[in-house]
Amino acid sequence: MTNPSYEFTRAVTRRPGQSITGGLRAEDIGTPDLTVMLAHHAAYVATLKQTGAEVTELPPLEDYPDAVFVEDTALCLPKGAILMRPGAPSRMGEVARMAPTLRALYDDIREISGPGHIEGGDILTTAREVLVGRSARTDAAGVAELKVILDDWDYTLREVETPPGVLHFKTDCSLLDGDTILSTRRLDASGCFKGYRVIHTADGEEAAANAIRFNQFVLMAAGFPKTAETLRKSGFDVREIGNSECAKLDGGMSCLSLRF
Ligand code: CIR
Repeated sequence: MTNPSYEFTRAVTRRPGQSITGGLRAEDIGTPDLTVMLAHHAAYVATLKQTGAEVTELPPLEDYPDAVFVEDTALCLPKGAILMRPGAPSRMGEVARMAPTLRALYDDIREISGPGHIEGGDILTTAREVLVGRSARTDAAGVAELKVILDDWDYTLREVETPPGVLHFKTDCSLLDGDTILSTRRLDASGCFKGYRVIHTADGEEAAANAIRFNQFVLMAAGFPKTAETLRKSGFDVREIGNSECAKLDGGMSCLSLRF
């Protein structure tokens, strides 16, 4: 039986452009190097393709420095896709630029029309529910609007909290299989994963939490050897992808694709 929360036939990505140097960041830890980021991005796309999935690779959007982080523009589910409404004003226009691609691939497209805000990075879809973390980017009105759409499609939405100071809910967690979550200890301590099997990132390797399960692989940021070893020992086929440049903009593995 297939599991639509991690078995996918398609992904959509967008190459970073020159304007990536102007991307949003919580803290300035250096300017991203586009050449290095492009190499990392190519490795990421190649790994998705290696699973047999078809990847739609969109061109850079120079007017939107953060447009490489396509995950925040939409929630893609088997029954349809929902266009998000980012809480970051500089990112709002990215949604209209993603919409035509999704309209060509989906019959049922809904949208968050506002006034609330919600970003894809705050949404973790598991086999049994859709977890949505309230954050600085995702507010109560955005979550409420999403709930109406998901009720209509018979998905269960559960609202949770993104830890303070953490950009997105999925900055701190990812789905590893139908029943297993990779999480930082600080997020798991909130109790939001009760009933799931949880694997913790190693201490000091919290930035490894933003991984993705994509078909047979777990893609995780390179440079977190203890967490990678734990996952391998648990039986996962881990692929480590360079993430040094995206990390300067608070981005990780999930942000770089829409998967469905
Ligand atoms: C931002 O602050 O919006 C971008 N610099 C990073 C977005 C990362 N997206 C994600 O985790 N889904």
